[in-house]
Amino acid sequence: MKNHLKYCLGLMAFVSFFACSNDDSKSEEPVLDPAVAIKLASDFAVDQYNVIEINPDVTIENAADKVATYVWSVKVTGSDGIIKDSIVGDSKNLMFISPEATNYVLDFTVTVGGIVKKASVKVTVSETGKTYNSKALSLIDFVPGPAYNIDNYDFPTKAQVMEKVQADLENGEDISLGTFGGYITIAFDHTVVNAYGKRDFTVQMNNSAKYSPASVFVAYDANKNGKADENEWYEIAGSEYYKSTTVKNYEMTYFKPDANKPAVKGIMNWEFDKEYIKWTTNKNTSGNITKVDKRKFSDYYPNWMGNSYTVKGTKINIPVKDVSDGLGTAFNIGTFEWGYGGIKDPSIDISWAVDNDGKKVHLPGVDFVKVYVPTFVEMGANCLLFGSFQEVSDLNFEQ
Ligand SMILES: [Ca+2]
Ligand SMILES: [Ca+2]
Repeated sequence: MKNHLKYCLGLMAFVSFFACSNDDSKSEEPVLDPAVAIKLASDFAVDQYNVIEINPDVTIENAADKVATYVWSVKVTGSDGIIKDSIVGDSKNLMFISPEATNYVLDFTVTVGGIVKKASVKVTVSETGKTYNSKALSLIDFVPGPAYNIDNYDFPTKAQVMEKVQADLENGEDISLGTFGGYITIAFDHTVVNAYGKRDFTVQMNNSAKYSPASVFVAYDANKNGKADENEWYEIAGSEYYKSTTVKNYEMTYFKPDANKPAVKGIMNWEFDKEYIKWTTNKNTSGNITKVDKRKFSDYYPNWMGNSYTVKGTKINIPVKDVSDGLGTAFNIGTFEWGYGGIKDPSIDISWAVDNDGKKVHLPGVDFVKVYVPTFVEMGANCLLFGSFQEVSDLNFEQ
């Protein structure tokens, strides 16, 4: 009986071996589950408002065509007292920045084809001992487009204009940016955190009906030289950015009016000088800004800019309707939906930033903001639609 059993087992083994090898010859390589290994240092230290790059070493075998997904999260206690995972990043490398000096445990999760691998890292964020302001209050540059109230800055030199605008910025005064291309560039005293899935700062402009919304550029001081370098600027692609009526890389040149040239009156009473400020564009168009009668004593041109100057940006069409039966005395002005200053909700998510080709970029935060006027509209007797800057402030500020 014992022998018989031995024989049977032997036969079974032989049969199953045969069956197996027979099967192998027909099918492909055996499918193995992906294998994930993570190598990651356990401790990091950084100062508040400073960026630290955490670059884990991830090895994935047998992934085949499966794509790995990465999640960085941190435990936070909600207002309801419940501890939840809050996502702080979704790519392999994390640029971590915190406004708060505290200790974090970051969980890193790699998922490939149903296989989940986790690792954790401790980040100690220290106080810098500095005090910070939620508003961007350092003036870097100021060049307005023409508008009747530019003569508020009627100084002979740019240095004097800059001094006046810096004071206005600190005192919370409105700063006129004029019409198309007029801009103000300002710096924060800290890096504004690009909070994951949240809006990060606001751009307050005078947003009553006769003012233009403003477009926004942001710069992260990636090379830490304290300056916004040319290649560090990215535009916030708001609701109008991809519209067919939007013109990228638009340039306008404004020419200083000749003080001795007689005014060219128009048919309408309000047309004081139809050929006041000549302008040309890089799209082969040109024209003149009309000086209106009620602003006939104002100088629209920033005289410190010399005989002509060129401004550039993305030109956006804003809906404008004459509601005075063509008399040019009353207008309805539209607005933009999201991603601009001077609109109903002027909060900006740094994650809306794009490069010159309109491709999304990921910035850990921003140090510099440039706010400029993207519209060019003459509202008849009411002069040009212009932007009036108020403030830029950090929405995730902790002090
Ligand atoms: Ca954000
Ligand atoms: Ca820089």
